[in-house]
Amino acid sequence: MITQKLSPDGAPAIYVDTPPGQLCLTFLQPDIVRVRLAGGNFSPRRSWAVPPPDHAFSGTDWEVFSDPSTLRVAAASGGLTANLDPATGRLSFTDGQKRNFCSDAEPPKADSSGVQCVKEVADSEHFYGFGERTGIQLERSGRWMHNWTTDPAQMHSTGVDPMYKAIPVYLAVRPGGPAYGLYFNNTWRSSFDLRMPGQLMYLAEAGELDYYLVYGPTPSEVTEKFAALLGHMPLPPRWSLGYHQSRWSYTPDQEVRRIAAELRRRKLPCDVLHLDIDYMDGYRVFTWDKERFPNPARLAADLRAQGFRLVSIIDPGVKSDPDYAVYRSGLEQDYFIRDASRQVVHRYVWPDDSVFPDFSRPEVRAWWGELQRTLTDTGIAGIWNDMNEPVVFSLPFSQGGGSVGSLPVDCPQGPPDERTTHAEVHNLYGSGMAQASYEGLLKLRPEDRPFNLCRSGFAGIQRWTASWMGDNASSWEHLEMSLPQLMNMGLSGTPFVGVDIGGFTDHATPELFARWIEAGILYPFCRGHSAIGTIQQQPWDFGEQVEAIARKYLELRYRLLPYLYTLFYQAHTTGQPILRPLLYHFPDDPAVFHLHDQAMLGPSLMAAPIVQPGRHARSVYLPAGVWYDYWTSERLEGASTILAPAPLDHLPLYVRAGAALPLGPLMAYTDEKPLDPLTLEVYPGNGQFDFYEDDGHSFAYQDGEFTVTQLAVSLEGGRLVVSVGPRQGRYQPDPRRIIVRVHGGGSQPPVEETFEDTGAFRRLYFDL
Ligand code: MIG
Repeated sequence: MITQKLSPDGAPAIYVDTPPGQLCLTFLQPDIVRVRLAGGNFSPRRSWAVPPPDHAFSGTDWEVFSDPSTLRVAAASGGLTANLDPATGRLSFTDGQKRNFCSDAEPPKADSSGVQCVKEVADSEHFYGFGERTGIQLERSGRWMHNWTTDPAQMHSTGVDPMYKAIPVYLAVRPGGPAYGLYFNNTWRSSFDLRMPGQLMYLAEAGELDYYLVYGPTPSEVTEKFAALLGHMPLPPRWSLGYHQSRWSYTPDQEVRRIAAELRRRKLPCDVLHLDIDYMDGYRVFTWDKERFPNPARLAADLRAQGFRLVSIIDPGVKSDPDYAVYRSGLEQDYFIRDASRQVVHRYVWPDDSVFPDFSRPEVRAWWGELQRTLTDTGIAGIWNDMNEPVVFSLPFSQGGGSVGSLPVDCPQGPPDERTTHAEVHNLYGSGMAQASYEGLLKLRPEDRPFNLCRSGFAGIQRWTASWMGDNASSWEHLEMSLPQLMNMGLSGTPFVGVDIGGFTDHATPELFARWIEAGILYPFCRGHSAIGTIQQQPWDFGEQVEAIARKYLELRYRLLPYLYTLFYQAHTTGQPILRPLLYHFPDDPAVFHLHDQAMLGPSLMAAPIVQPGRHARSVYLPAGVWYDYWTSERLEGASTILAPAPLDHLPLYVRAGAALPLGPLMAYTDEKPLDPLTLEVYPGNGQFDFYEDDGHSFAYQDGEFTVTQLAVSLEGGRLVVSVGPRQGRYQPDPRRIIVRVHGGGSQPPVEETFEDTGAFRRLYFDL
């Protein structure tokens, strides 16, 4: 009944025969367990989304205990215990402190009719993550969430589900209990159902019941372990952390130049301009419209001289046109998806009659990646991948188009040894395209960190791309839902995310735009974008007052870049989100479980944007500890709720005691000038921050060309001690002064000390 042998992935595993089928338990490490149940044999196929095979993890020793009702498998050294009822197949888990979690409420099921697993929901257990969802709630109880990548006709409206991305990953948190995470390793159409009180059910239409259970016990440990499973995001180029200005479409080239000139003339910091679909020749991907963009290389070079990079959009649909080289080459090599009767599938998208590459095949990805050469040779800095759910229209564009569907689920797809149908890999289409694009850029420009942006994707999409949440509208509700949406993406393992600032469809009002840019500078991916046919939505299109507000907040974003870049580095190395719900840092405080409209940017900054019209003040919850108002340096005591004044130009922003925030000088774009002076904004308390720097664009950091400066703040007697450095690492920043500025001395203005940064250790004392 119980056997111990290697899993299909080559790791020692425990097999148990139960009434629903054979169960396979693999301890990848003492606190990560993979659970599989198959009606018949286990598939030998590797997970589509988890890069390391089971045997690549450290593993653990375990002991098996069995009594008449329960079979217990206990990992060594205080790891998890799996408790199995062999009579039913029900499974539960216990941690080293004997706390029970993730218990089956019913026997699991995996047979020809599909997969089902029902977990008990413990008292006051809260659920987060689940990838991209709509609605203003942060917590997902009561929701029925589908995993099937879709361009939803109703866009972000509340209740719309599924969305562009399918990320079957969640985090469960309860006061006093262990936080744990779960990745449901099934790419077929699936769902999570949290509508029934007391239970969480997951269903999939086919495949195995296969999940990875990730133990915390804190939310940050869960996200770090998710990254070990599903992958880390690469460190992006620093310029991609700047502001991106986009519209469908800036065309012709003169319009792109005009936008660039306005941004510089009006001193609105910006690094990136996006080219939407109208730069192409008849929507043929990897081509240029000769009339509208007669000399794109010149355009890119001129803009580069002004500190701008260009990102251009690419859709997966390839125009079916015998005179078009991309179509011919894909057809000759049989790279396009065929239907069940072996005919190449044709559907309408922007270029009308189009065909679709099968990105689940490595050779197709390599071909596609190389096609980007036409763009990189022109000086395009990054690629924006759209429409890759994939979505298709019911009619030719000329007859109205309309996003209505996707490809037939019975199309054969995949590499020869992993042949399957679209039904199994539909959810992976966007990820495959992102992978093709990222790996292609890496080959084309091996010295530069790629920048990619992508709309669809599956769990693990962070390995290849930043993501935006698709088509929102210029509405207050969509502004309000942006923070919970992005914070849940971060908890799903995807840190580099944003939504269109100002809203994509419909027209923003000046007030909405002002509030949106205040919130938007917190988004890890910070881009203004708007649809064709809407009013112009550049910051200056809303009048002087709003333009000044946009300038103030873009300047704040740019001054924060040294801090922000360190957060990106941490996300890259550890998988921690950049934008975090408060529960990430305060998981034992029930007051934050539903707090959807406040967010932490890294460990030290907490923002409470205004996301509703007509507000001039709002309540702000400060968790336990001491906080400082970023604007006034006023000292505030948590746990408390305060009323924060918030006139139109004001983003309520707070700093945690003990913080030392590294801030740079004002810049028009991220690499305009050296980081001089570097200002350390210090807030009395006890804390530490490892400030990370490197050249911002190459891979030299992987060979040790980076530096970390430890910033430590402590209260000793009546004094505040601030230590800086020593700088550790080979990377040499440009010569600079460091200003240490201590806030929070009651009504006193901040106290400053300035010194030349020699890289040597410094300790400074401030009387409070
Ligand atoms: O069918 O390329 O979400 O950002 O501007 C619309 C035009 C296609 C959808 C994207 C949007 C982009 C637009 N695209």
